[in-house]
Amino acid sequence: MLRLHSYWRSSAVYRVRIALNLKGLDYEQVTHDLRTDQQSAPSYKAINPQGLVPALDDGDHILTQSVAILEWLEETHPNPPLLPKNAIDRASVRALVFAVTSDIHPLNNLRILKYLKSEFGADQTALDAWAVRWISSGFDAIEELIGRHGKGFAFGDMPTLADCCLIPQVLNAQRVNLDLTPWPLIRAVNQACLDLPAFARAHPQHQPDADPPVDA
Ligand SMILES: N[C@@H](CCC(=O)N[C@@H](CS)C(=O)NCC(=O)O)C(=O)O
Repeated sequence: MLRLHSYWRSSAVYRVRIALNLKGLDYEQVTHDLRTDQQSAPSYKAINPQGLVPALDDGDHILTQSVAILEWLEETHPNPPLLPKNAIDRASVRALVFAVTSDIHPLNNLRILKYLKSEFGADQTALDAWAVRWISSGFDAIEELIGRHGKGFAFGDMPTLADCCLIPQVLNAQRVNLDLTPWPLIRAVNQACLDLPAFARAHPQHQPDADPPVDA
Protein backbone atom coordinates (compact mmCIF):
# COMPACT_ATOMS: atom_id res chain seq x y z
CA MET A 1 0.00 0.00 0.00
CA LEU A 2 1.28 3.47 -0.85
CA ARG A 3 2.02 5.62 2.18
CA LEU A 4 1.56 9.37 1.78
CA HIS A 5 3.35 11.59 4.27
CA SER A 6 0.84 14.28 4.66
CA TYR A 7 -0.86 17.10 6.49
CA TRP A 8 -4.54 17.69 5.85
CA ARG A 9 -4.22 21.37 5.01
CA SER A 10 -1.16 21.13 2.77
CA SER A 11 -2.02 22.09 -0.79
CA ALA A 12 1.04 20.26 -2.13
CA VAL A 13 -0.27 17.03 -0.55
CA TYR A 14 -3.79 17.80 -1.82
CA ARG A 15 -2.37 17.74 -5.39
CA VAL A 16 -1.09 14.22 -4.86
CA ARG A 17 -4.29 12.97 -3.19
CA ILE A 18 -6.29 14.15 -6.21
CA ALA A 19 -4.02 12.28 -8.63
CA LEU A 20 -4.03 9.11 -6.49
CA ASN A 21 -7.83 9.22 -6.39
CA LEU A 22 -8.13 9.87 -10.14
CA LYS A 23 -5.85 6.87 -10.75
CA GLY A 24 -7.95 4.75 -8.39
CA LEU A 25 -5.00 3.92 -6.13
CA ASP A 26 -5.30 3.03 -2.45
CA TYR A 27 -3.04 4.83 0.00
CA GLU A 28 -2.67 5.48 3.67
CA GLN A 29 -1.73 8.84 5.10
CA VAL A 30 0.75 9.56 7.86
CA THR A 31 0.23 13.02 9.25
CA HIS A 32 2.94 15.52 10.21
CA ASP A 33 1.42 18.54 11.91
CA LEU A 34 2.90 21.65 10.29
CA ARG A 35 1.54 23.82 13.10
CA THR A 36 3.88 22.15 15.57
CA ASP A 37 6.74 21.93 13.05
CA GLN A 38 6.68 18.12 12.94
CA GLN A 39 7.92 18.33 9.34
CA SER A 40 11.26 19.58 10.70
CA ALA A 41 11.77 16.66 13.11
CA PRO A 42 14.91 14.61 12.39
CA SER A 43 12.71 11.51 12.01
CA TYR A 44 10.81 13.17 9.15
CA LYS A 45 13.90 14.76 7.61
CA ALA A 46 15.28 11.23 7.34
CA ILE A 47 12.32 10.66 4.98
CA ASN A 48 12.35 14.03 3.21
CA PRO A 49 15.55 16.02 3.77
CA GLN A 50 13.69 19.16 2.67
CA GLY A 51 11.36 18.92 5.66
CA LEU A 52 8.32 19.44 3.43
CA VAL A 53 5.20 17.40 2.79
CA PRO A 54 4.35 15.45 0.70
CA ALA A 55 6.58 12.42 0.52
CA LEU A 56 5.32 9.19 -0.96
CA ASP A 57 6.62 5.77 0.11
CA ASP A 58 5.89 3.02 -2.42
CA GLY A 59 7.37 0.32 -0.19
CA ASP A 60 10.74 0.39 -1.98
CA HIS A 61 11.41 4.09 -2.56
CA ILE A 62 10.64 7.46 -1.04
CA LEU A 63 9.51 10.06 -3.54
CA THR A 64 9.48 13.77 -2.74
CA GLN A 65 8.32 16.95 -4.52
CA SER A 66 4.66 16.81 -5.45
CA VAL A 67 5.18 17.40 -9.18
CA ALA A 68 7.81 14.65 -9.36
CA ILE A 69 5.31 12.39 -7.59
CA LEU A 70 2.53 13.36 -10.03
CA GLU A 71 4.79 12.60 -12.99
CA TRP A 72 5.85 9.28 -11.46
CA LEU A 73 2.21 8.32 -10.93
CA GLU A 74 1.46 9.20 -14.54
CA GLU A 75 4.35 7.07 -15.80
CA THR A 76 3.67 4.08 -13.58
CA HIS A 77 -0.14 4.17 -13.72
CA PRO A 78 -0.95 5.67 -17.12
CA ASN A 79 -4.70 5.07 -16.92
CA PRO A 80 -6.64 7.25 -16.81
CA PRO A 81 -4.12 9.63 -18.41
CA LEU A 82 -3.56 12.97 -16.69
CA LEU A 83 -1.36 14.28 -19.48
CA PRO A 84 -2.46 14.67 -23.13
CA LYS A 85 -1.12 12.47 -25.92
CA ASN A 86 0.90 14.96 -27.91
CA ALA A 87 4.00 16.81 -26.80
CA ILE A 88 2.78 20.33 -27.43
CA ASP A 89 -0.35 19.74 -25.34
CA ARG A 90 1.71 18.16 -22.56
CA ALA A 91 3.89 21.28 -22.54
CA SER A 92 0.75 23.43 -22.13
CA VAL A 93 -0.48 21.33 -19.21
CA ARG A 94 2.96 21.52 -17.57
CA ALA A 95 3.00 25.29 -18.08
CA LEU A 96 -0.20 25.47 -16.01
CA VAL A 97 1.30 23.08 -13.43
CA PHE A 98 4.39 25.27 -13.01
CA ALA A 99 2.42 28.52 -13.02
CA VAL A 100 0.96 27.23 -9.74
CA THR A 101 3.73 25.11 -8.28
CA SER A 102 6.78 27.21 -9.19
CA ASP A 103 5.45 30.73 -9.41
CA ILE A 104 2.54 31.06 -6.94
CA HIS A 105 2.78 28.45 -4.21
CA PRO A 106 6.46 28.77 -3.16
CA LEU A 107 6.03 32.47 -2.38
CA ASN A 108 3.21 31.68 0.04
CA ASN A 109 4.59 28.61 1.72
CA LEU A 110 4.59 28.39 5.51
CA ARG A 111 8.33 28.83 5.97
CA ILE A 112 8.31 31.95 3.76
CA LEU A 113 5.41 33.47 5.71
CA LYS A 114 7.13 32.62 9.01
CA TYR A 115 10.27 34.36 7.77
CA LEU A 116 8.39 37.47 6.64
CA LYS A 117 6.87 37.59 10.12
CA SER A 118 10.01 36.96 12.17
CA GLU A 119 12.54 38.92 10.08
CA PHE A 120 10.43 41.73 8.66
CA GLY A 121 7.71 42.07 11.31
CA ALA A 122 4.86 41.35 8.90
CA ASP A 123 1.51 40.96 10.70
CA GLN A 124 -1.37 38.75 9.51
CA THR A 125 -2.87 41.57 7.40
CA ALA A 126 0.45 42.09 5.63
CA LEU A 127 0.90 38.35 5.12
CA ASP A 128 -2.58 38.01 3.60
CA ALA A 129 -1.89 41.00 1.31
CA TRP A 130 1.36 39.34 0.23
CA ALA A 131 -0.45 36.10 -0.61
CA VAL A 132 -3.24 37.95 -2.44
CA ARG A 133 -0.65 39.85 -4.50
CA TRP A 134 1.07 36.73 -5.82
CA ILE A 135 -2.01 34.57 -6.21
CA SER A 136 -3.79 37.34 -8.14
CA SER A 137 -1.07 37.88 -10.73
CA GLY A 138 -0.71 34.13 -11.13
CA PHE A 139 -4.46 33.69 -11.57
CA ASP A 140 -4.57 36.48 -14.19
CA ALA A 141 -2.18 34.46 -16.34
CA ILE A 142 -3.86 31.12 -15.62
CA GLU A 143 -7.27 32.57 -16.54
CA GLU A 144 -5.81 33.56 -19.92
CA LEU A 145 -4.28 30.11 -20.42
CA ILE A 146 -7.55 28.36 -19.55
CA GLY A 147 -9.24 30.65 -22.09
CA ARG A 148 -6.83 29.32 -24.72
CA HIS A 149 -6.83 25.64 -23.79
CA GLY A 150 -9.69 24.78 -21.44
CA LYS A 151 -12.88 23.03 -22.47
CA GLY A 152 -14.45 22.51 -19.06
CA PHE A 153 -11.18 21.74 -17.27
CA ALA A 154 -7.95 23.75 -17.09
CA PHE A 155 -6.76 22.02 -20.25
CA GLY A 156 -9.26 20.25 -22.49
CA ASP A 157 -12.35 18.38 -21.42
CA MET A 158 -10.82 15.92 -18.94
CA PRO A 159 -8.92 16.46 -15.68
CA THR A 160 -5.15 16.73 -16.07
CA LEU A 161 -2.20 17.40 -13.80
CA ALA A 162 -3.03 21.09 -14.26
CA ASP A 163 -6.30 20.62 -12.36
CA CYS A 164 -4.52 18.56 -9.68
CA CYS A 165 -2.42 21.67 -8.96
CA LEU A 166 -4.93 24.46 -9.63
CA ILE A 167 -7.76 23.30 -7.37
CA PRO A 168 -5.61 23.25 -4.17
CA GLN A 169 -4.34 26.72 -5.07
CA VAL A 170 -7.93 27.97 -5.38
CA LEU A 171 -8.57 26.74 -1.85
CA ASN A 172 -5.46 28.59 -0.67
CA ALA A 173 -6.86 31.73 -2.31
CA GLN A 174 -10.15 31.26 -0.49
CA ARG A 175 -8.27 30.83 2.80
CA VAL A 176 -6.95 34.39 2.44
CA ASN A 177 -10.43 35.60 1.43
CA LEU A 178 -9.41 36.44 -2.11
CA ASP A 179 -12.54 37.36 -4.10
CA LEU A 180 -12.51 35.07 -7.16
CA THR A 181 -14.94 37.20 -9.22
CA PRO A 182 -12.21 38.38 -11.68
CA TRP A 183 -11.48 34.80 -12.76
CA PRO A 184 -14.72 33.17 -14.02
CA LEU A 185 -12.90 30.42 -15.93
CA ILE A 186 -10.92 29.39 -12.85
CA ARG A 187 -14.15 29.38 -10.82
CA ALA A 188 -15.87 27.19 -13.42
CA VAL A 189 -12.96 24.73 -13.55
CA ASN A 190 -12.87 24.62 -9.75
CA GLN A 191 -16.58 23.75 -9.62
CA ALA A 192 -16.30 21.13 -12.38
CA CYS A 193 -13.46 19.46 -10.50
CA LEU A 194 -15.05 19.57 -7.06
CA ASP A 195 -18.13 17.89 -8.56
CA LEU A 196 -15.94 14.84 -9.23
CA PRO A 197 -15.60 12.34 -6.35
CA ALA A 198 -11.80 12.06 -6.82
CA PHE A 199 -11.39 15.76 -6.09
CA ALA A 200 -14.07 15.92 -3.40
CA ARG A 201 -12.54 12.99 -1.46
CA ALA A 202 -9.12 14.64 -1.64
CA HIS A 203 -10.36 17.89 -0.10
CA PRO A 204 -8.47 18.80 3.10
CA GLN A 205 -11.65 18.94 5.15
CA HIS A 206 -12.33 15.26 4.37
CA GLN A 207 -8.98 13.98 5.67
CA PRO A 208 -8.73 11.94 8.88
CA ASP A 209 -6.42 14.48 10.56
CA ALA A 210 -8.56 17.53 9.67
CA ASP A 211 -9.72 19.95 12.34
CA PRO A 212 -13.48 19.83 12.84
CA PRO A 213 -15.27 22.55 10.80
CA VAL A 214 -15.46 25.83 12.74
CA ASP A 215 -19.25 25.76 12.89
CA ALA A 216 -19.41 22.09 13.99
N1 LIG B 1 7.73 22.12 -3.95
C1 LIG B 1 7.28 21.29 -2.87
C2 LIG B 1 6.56 22.16 -1.88
C3 LIG B 1 6.10 21.37 -0.69
C4 LIG B 1 5.62 22.30 0.39
O1 LIG B 1 5.90 23.50 0.35
N2 LIG B 1 4.90 21.77 1.38
C5 LIG B 1 4.44 22.61 2.44
C6 LIG B 1 2.98 22.34 2.75
S1 LIG B 1 1.96 22.81 1.39
C7 LIG B 1 5.27 22.33 3.68
O2 LIG B 1 5.59 21.20 3.96
N3 LIG B 1 5.59 23.39 4.41
C8 LIG B 1 6.33 23.26 5.62
C9 LIG B 1 7.20 24.45 5.88
O3 LIG B 1 7.15 25.43 5.12
O4 LIG B 1 7.92 24.38 6.88
C10 LIG B 1 6.33 20.23 -3.42
O5 LIG B 1 5.65 20.51 -4.40
O6 LIG B 1 6.29 19.12 -2.88
